[in-house]
Amino acid sequence: TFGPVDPGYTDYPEMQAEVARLVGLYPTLASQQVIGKSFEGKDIVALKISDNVGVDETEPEMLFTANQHAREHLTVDMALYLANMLLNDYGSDPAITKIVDNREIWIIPMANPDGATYDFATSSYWRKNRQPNSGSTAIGTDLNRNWGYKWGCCAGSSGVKSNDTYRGSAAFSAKETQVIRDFVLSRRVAGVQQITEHLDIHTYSQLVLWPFGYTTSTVVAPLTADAYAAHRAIGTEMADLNGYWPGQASGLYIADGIISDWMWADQKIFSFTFEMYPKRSDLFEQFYPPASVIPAQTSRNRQALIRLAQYADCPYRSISKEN
Ligand code: 0X9
Ligand code: CA
Ligand code: CA
Ligand code: ZN
Repeated sequence: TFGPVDPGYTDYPEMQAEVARLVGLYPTLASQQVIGKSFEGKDIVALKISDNVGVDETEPEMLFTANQHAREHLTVDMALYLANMLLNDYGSDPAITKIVDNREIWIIPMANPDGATYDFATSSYWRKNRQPNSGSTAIGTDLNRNWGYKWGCCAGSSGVKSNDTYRGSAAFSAKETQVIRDFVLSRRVAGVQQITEHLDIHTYSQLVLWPFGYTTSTVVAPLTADAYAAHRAIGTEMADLNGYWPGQASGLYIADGIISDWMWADQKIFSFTFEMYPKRSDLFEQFYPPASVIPAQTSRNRQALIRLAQYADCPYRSISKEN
C-alpha cells in the first residue's frame, strides 16, 4: 500500500493557482473569497460560480466542501473538476448553463490546508488539522468530529488527543470549522439561509451518505419524515448515476460532530457526503491511489453533481412535494 502521495494530486499552492486561473479566465462567472485563515494562517478559499457573479442574486445557493481530512487528496481534484465543469461547459452544455444561470455555487476545495500540506510533505496518512492540543504532544483535531450538533454525543468520536477521530476540546474548537461555520451563517439574508444543499467530499468507499451520522434512527427531529425521504431520494438518484452505494451516514459506523448533521440540524441545509474511489475492498489503494485515476474518478460524478444542482431550488421535488 503505501508509497508516498503522488505529486500528481493538487497541493495547496496548486489549488490556489487553479482557483486564480479560473477567476482570471472567467471573470463574469467566477470569483474567489478568502473566508478565513487556518490554524497555521493559510487562506481558506471559497470559489463562487454563477452568472453575474459579482452580484448576490436571489438564486438557490449550494456549498461544496472538500478535504476536511488531510490525506483525502482526490477530493481536492473533485472540487476543482466541478469548478472546471461549470465554467468550461457554460454556454455549450445546456444543463450546465442552466445551473450556472440559476444557482450560486460555493466551492471550498481545501477545508484543511494545514493538514493537507503536512500530508503532502510527510506521506503519513495524516487526517486531522494541525492545531496543537494543550497538555499533550499529540497534534490535531478531526474536523469532521468538531461540528456543533450532537458534538461528542454518541461514541462516534474520540476524547483522546492522539486519536485520529479526536473531536477537539469543544464544539468548533478548530479554527477551520469555525471559519466554514461562520461562512455558512453569513449566507443568511434577513434570517433566511440561502444555501439549500451541501455536499462534503471524502475518500474512500464509494458511498453517497445522508444524515444523520450520530444515530441509526432514520426519522428523528429535526429531520422530518419528508426531509429524510428527500435526502434518501436524491442520494439514491446520485448513487444510480455515479455507481456508489447509497445509505444513511450511520450505516457504516456512528460518527458524531460531523458537518452534515450540523448542516441539516442547525441550518436546514440538505447535506450529503461522498466517499470517493476506491471501494472499500480495494485495500491496496485506499487514500493514495495513483494520480492516474483522477480523470476517471472525478468525471464519474458529473451527472450526479448535475442532478444535485437541479434539485437545489426545491429538494422536496425529489419526493413530489413542495416542501
Ligand atoms: O468518518 C468520517 O468522517 C467520514 N468517513 S472517512 O473515511 N472519510 O473519514 C464519514 C462521515 C459520515 N459517515 C458516518 N457517519 N459514518
Ligand atoms: Ca447569478
Ligand atoms: Ca444569493
Ligand atoms: Zn474523510
